[in-house]
Amino acid sequence: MDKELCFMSLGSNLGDREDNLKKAVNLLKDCGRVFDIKCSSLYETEPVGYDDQGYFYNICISFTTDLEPMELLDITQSIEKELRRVKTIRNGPRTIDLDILLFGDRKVRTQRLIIPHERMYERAFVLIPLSELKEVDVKIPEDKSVRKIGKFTF
Ligand code: PH2
Ligand code: MG
Ligand code: MG
Repeated sequence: MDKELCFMSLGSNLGDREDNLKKAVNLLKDCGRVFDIKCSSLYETEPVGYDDQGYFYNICISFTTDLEPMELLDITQSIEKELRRVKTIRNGPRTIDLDILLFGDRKVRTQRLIIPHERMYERAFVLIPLSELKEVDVKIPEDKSVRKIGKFTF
């Protein structure tokens, strides 16, 4: 079966933020259905959408997969559960968030999943790491800071 090239955004602003990102990428790898994972640098980013919370650590990753989009969504949600993400406020603090940005050139529009991710082109914390892995136009409307911290390894 053909594999699709996927891009994902990961963020954390609770607990050990870098370790949460590492654990999430390792859990994703352990599913055995994603291959050739590449990671952006690690960024510290000002919160967007809800201000009264700590700065995030964000990365983007790319990989190939023979999963279907819904299967990948199920895996990302089980990783969020495993890392004890508790959903409270919309756009609020979280130990881990994994968002599928692009899945080959597929378009998905269901209750649970929209691909391409609807807000990806508005968010510097997505676009700047993503631009390390893929050619994208980076036009940033928000005035939120995004600071490169260094290399990310998992
Ligand atoms: N995620 C959000 C809302 N706001 N802000 C930053 N800086 N990084 C995020 O990952 C983030 C956010 C909703 O998922
Ligand atoms: Mg998100
Ligand atoms: Mg999410």
